[in-house]
Amino acid sequence: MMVAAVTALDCNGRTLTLGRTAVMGILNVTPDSFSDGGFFLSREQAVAHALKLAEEGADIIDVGGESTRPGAQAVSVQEELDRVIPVIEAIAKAVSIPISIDTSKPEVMRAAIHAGAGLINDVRALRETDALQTAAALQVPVCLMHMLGEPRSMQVNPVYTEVVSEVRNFLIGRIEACAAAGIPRERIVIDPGFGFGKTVEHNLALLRHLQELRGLGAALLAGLSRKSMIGALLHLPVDQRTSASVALALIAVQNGARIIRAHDVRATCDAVRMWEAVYPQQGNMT
Ligand code: 7PM
Repeated sequence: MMVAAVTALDCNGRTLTLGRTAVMGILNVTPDSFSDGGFFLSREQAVAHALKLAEEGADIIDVGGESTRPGAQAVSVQEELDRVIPVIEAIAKAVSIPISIDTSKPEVMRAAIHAGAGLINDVRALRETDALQTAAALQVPVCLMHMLGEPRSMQVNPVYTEVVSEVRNFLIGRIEACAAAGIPRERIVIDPGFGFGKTVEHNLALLRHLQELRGLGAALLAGLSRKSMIGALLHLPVDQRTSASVALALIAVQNGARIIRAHDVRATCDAVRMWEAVYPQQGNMT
């Protein structure tokens, strides 16, 4: 079944246009990302970084306070609230683009949306208790990501019989769970979750066959920026993965991604704009 294109998402009063590829700038507010000790200082730094991302061309800023890094420990609700809510309040005043909240916790979803965020980006695809109901009640778009297992152990030995169809079937199941909870397809973004319980070969297969995740009536998001597959293939540290990240982002766009999650927003925007100059019509299909 071919479903009509989603052309824009209403993110709590701010619009994310999907007529062209959108770039989601990454703003981590974990202690390892802005680690200058004092909370006020780190908040100032986070706001400054958000302004930089917007100035570089980001269409949305993704704020995350839970480290989902492989092997990471769980973070308490209060800890996550303390990290993200003051930052969201401040950047909602400083920038006019939509803000997404990278969380799996219903309490954090609620507080973040009330603080000015407009999209829920959940690496657990609303599988936590009450997450589906909370997202439905908040009436904001959601990004459903595939992850095999939990961050703590997901990279230990990920096994699939057929990774692309398993990820696709998982996402179809979560879209159906959303529908049952009252979240319409037009409000859903889907994401194969590169690096989340995947070997390098799994990641490459998902990128090569990303087209198979189109046609589900949900916009496709790809997050490949600086990920360890680049480190594994090129032996580069995280601060030298921009070119490879941009290359992977373009392949994702070519294969149907409508939103690219990226650290290096300027480089990503430049590349995506060039791709769109070459292929001006492609932006109209889900
Ligand atoms: C350490 C390792 C820190 C990995 C952070 C990460 C995605 C996401 C993340 C993604 C969506 C990162 C990840 N990745 N949300 N959150 N899709 N929707 O590389 O690929 O930023 S956290």
